[in-house]
Amino acid sequence: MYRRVALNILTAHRIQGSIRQQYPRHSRAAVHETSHPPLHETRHPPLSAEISQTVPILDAPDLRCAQEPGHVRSVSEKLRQKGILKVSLGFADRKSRYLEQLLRSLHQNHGHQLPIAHSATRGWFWDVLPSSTSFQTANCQARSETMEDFPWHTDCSYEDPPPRYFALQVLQPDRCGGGTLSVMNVERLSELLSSAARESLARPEFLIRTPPEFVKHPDHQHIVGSILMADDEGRLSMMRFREDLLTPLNERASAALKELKQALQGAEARSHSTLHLTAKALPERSIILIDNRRWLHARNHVKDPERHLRRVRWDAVPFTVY
Ligand SMILES: O=C(O)CCC(=O)C(=O)O
Ligand SMILES: [Fe+2]
Repeated sequence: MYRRVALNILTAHRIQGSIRQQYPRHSRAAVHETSHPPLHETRHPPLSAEISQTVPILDAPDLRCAQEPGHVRSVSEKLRQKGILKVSLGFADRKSRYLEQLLRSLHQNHGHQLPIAHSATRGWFWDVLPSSTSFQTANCQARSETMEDFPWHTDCSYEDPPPRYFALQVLQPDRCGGGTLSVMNVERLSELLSSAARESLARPEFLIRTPPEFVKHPDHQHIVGSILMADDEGRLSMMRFREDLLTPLNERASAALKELKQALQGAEARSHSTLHLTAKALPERSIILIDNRRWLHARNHVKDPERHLRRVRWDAVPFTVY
C-alpha cells in the first residue's frame, strides 16, 4: 500500500495561490496561471502549491464552453503539455453533459477518438460509487463499486489499445476524509530507475492478464507487452501498470519489475512526482482529466458511502512504437 503525505492546503495557499479573475458570464473560460499572487477571494477552494504548480485549472462557467473553440483548444493543449488538467464547472451537471459535449468537440476539432461505450445502457460513462446491491454489470461488482483502496495503476492496462485519457467528474466528494485520488508522474518515476531496468521495462516481456470480469472472449485473456514506452522524443515517459495483472516473462523482466515496485514506494513520498488530490482540491463540480500513460493513479480507502465520481475514458491509441 502507499504512504500518504498530508498537504497543508490552506498554508500552501497563503504561500502561493492561483489567479482567479471575474470573467463575464459567457466569456472564454479562464486558464489560471500559478506564478501570480491571488487577486481576491476565490470561488473555488484553493489548491496546494504543489498541485497548483502542476495542474492547470480551467473554468467552465456554463455548458456552452464545451463547444467554444478557445475553451476546447485550451483543454487539448493543457492535456498535451501537462497530461493533467482540472476543470471547475460553474453550474450543476449531474448528467455530465459538459464532458459529453467536450469529448465530441475534442473528437471533431483535435483528433481525439471518442470513448467506447461500456454497454447499451451505460453508454460512455461509469459511476464510481460504492454499492453492495446494484452493479453496473450484471451480477458483478466492479472494483470501482467498492470502498476499497486502489494501488497505483493505469486504467485498462490490459487493453490493446488502452485509452490515452480518462476523466473523473466529482458529483459527491468524500465528506469523511477518505477517497483521496493520488497521481504520480511517470517520467519522474522512471528517473528513479537504473538504465538497465528502464530498458527491460520497455521490452515486450510482460504478460498482462485481463481481469476476469472484463474478459469478453475466452481466447483473449491476456496480452504480452512492455510496461514503459518512449514518447516522440525518445523519453521513457509513458507507462502501463497494474501490479496484480502482471507476470514478467523472464529473469531480466522480473528484476526490472522488482526495481519498479521499489521505486514506486520511494516516489510516493516525493511531492515533485506525486500529488494527493483531496476533497478540498477536487470539490463537487470539478473534473480532473488525466493522460493515462503519463500519470499513474491510486485511491485510498473510501469513507463516505455516498462518494460519487463519474468516469469516462477515451482516445484509445496503441501502446507500441511502430
Ligand atoms: O475513485 C477514484 O478516485 C479512482 C477510481 C479509479 O481509479 C478507477 O475507477 O479506475
Ligand atoms: Fe483507475
